[in-house]
Amino acid sequence: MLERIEEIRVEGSAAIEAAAGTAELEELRVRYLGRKAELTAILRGIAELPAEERGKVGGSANKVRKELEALLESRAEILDASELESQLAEDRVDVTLPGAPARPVGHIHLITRTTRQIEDVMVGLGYRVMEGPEVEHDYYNFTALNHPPGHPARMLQDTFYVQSDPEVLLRTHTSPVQIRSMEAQSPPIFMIAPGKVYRRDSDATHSPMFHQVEGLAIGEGITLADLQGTLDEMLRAIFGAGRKARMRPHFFPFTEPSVEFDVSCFQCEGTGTLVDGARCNLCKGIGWIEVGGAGMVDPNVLGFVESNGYDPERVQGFAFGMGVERIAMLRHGVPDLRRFFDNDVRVLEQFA
Ligand code: 2NL
Repeated sequence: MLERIEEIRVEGSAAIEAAAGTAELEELRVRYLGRKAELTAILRGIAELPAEERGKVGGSANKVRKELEALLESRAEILDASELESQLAEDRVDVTLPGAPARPVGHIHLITRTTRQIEDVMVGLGYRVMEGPEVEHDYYNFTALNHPPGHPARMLQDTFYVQSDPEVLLRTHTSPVQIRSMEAQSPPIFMIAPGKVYRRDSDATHSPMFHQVEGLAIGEGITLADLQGTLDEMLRAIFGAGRKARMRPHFFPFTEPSVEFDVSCFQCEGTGTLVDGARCNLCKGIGWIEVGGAGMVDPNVLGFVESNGYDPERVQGFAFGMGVERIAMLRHGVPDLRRFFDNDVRVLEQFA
């Protein structure tokens, strides 16, 4: 019996030392110390042994049980620790890896890009970019801009009015921003006003919402020649180094004299004729393309902001305005203005 106990000790302790995992260790605990284990049976049978054997067998079996218990416990500690270690290694996350798959990013809309390009060249000339409300008062949109009562632009078919107030409307140009800026800053002033404007109009070249950039330069001794130089510089930055600006007489209520301005055609180099002798389709053989309107600010307009230092006898200057959609259509050959606002990504992605 004592020999068998010693065999169990040797075999059991070797198996415990060799156990490769906690699951295997649990099996060994059941096999050597469980209710059906041989050692357990020996201990249970002690009472039936002859009296002289009971002490030795009991003592030896108990000693071996304690020894195996201690071994199981220390082996369990080692295996628990190494299993935790490998679990942690397996769960490790490299937070520096890029997200996968990489997501396609969006891009700036062509109208915004064109607006910013105009802003950049004008900021380079010393102008400041100013913004103002799109819902305006009749005073800023019309009255202060020398629109006499009964002027066609004031009539309902052109302007969106707010239903509850006949004097509140969606601005039809960004000129009100220039009036507000002159109220806030005494001369000299060099500024541009980019932004959304609204008119009741809708076809291939008109949208009820479109974008405008207006410019204003007021100070002592500013002349129409300065306007010519400014337009030359601006149109070269937008349409390319070889371009020229041309002014033609026109009429606007808020400028006197007023002009429309053209850029020399960038498809036929201003000749009106293509290399194969055909008439240029872009400028219709004229050599010039209309871009916007401008003029010397009417003294009547300055009169509305005279108390802020804009004495029409002392300061003068020019203003100009142009449509951003028209410039983007010309430069990129977009045939229909509505394509800008359909939000069809196949169109928008072409100008990434
Ligand atoms: C066009 C023509 C123009 C102006 C805008 C302006 C502003 C003030 C005073 C005088 Cl505060 N004028 N702006 C002047 C001439 C033409 O725009 O064809 N826009 C798309």
